[in-house]
Amino acid sequence: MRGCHLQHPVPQPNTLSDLPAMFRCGRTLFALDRPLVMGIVNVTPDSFSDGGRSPRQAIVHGLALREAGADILDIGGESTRPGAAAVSIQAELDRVLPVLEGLRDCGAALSVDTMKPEVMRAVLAAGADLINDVRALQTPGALEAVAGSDCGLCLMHMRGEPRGMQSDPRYGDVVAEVVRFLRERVEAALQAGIARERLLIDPGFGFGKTLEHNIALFKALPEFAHIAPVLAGVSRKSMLGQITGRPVGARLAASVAAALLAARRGAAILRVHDVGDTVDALKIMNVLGDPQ
Ligand code: YH5
Repeated sequence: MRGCHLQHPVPQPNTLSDLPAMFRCGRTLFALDRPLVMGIVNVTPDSFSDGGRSPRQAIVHGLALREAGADILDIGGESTRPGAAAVSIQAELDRVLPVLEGLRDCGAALSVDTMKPEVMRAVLAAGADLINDVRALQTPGALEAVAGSDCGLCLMHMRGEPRGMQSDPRYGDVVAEVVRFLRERVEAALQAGIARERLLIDPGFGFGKTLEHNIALFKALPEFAHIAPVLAGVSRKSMLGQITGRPVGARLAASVAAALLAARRGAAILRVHDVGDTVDALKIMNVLGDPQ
């Protein structure tokens, strides 16, 4: 079934975006004619949403996510959860590079979740297809680190820094502020010589936002889809716990429901822990759901 469009072919509504419906992502050129599934592969000893993982365990997990239908695997060696300890460049590379190597030929596009320009350069040299930066390439040197390659790029909004970002975030109009920020970051990337078809944007659910902010952003997903293809990451997050009252280990149904709704609102890529369940739900939506 690899690459077969019968897998979960929910068409992207053209009405939501007048941009070329193509996403250039290193070795792969994705036609955004169905939602893509990005599986989360943490390589951190302390991930509390997902358990801790050594590089060897992360490779096994990544292969399982690919088998379950992941189009992209997002490898993360630095925890971005609130209050997480900083990781050195070398420690992050020691975690991520073996996993990149081990998953290189699994068939999925490989994303690396990093904020550090030095890590970006090293993983691109090692064959990463996508750089997923929760700081939207604002770190000095980050735009330059990625501009000369053909990797995909995810520009995410975060208010503040992972440390302390959840302490009383305030916005005047959260949707307007996040839209403006992401438009500015897309503009900065274009100015740095990065092709538009390499760019994704992400409102950054849970990154310096209250439940109310996250709800407003979720409902505004169609508005974001006018700017660039949208990556939505809500899997197992606190906002789902706040709505359902469930702890992180019991948020599967909430995560799948939210992923489907994000797809219906025009998200191009769904970043999830539970790939197989999300792929099944997308198949059901495609066959039994309303035409877009
Ligand atoms: C994202 O949204 N998120 S890391 C806490 C959880 C569950 C999950 C309380 N990297 C995003 O996944 N990159 C992360 O339970 C991301 N978009 C993009 N582009 C946080 C995470 C998580 C945190």
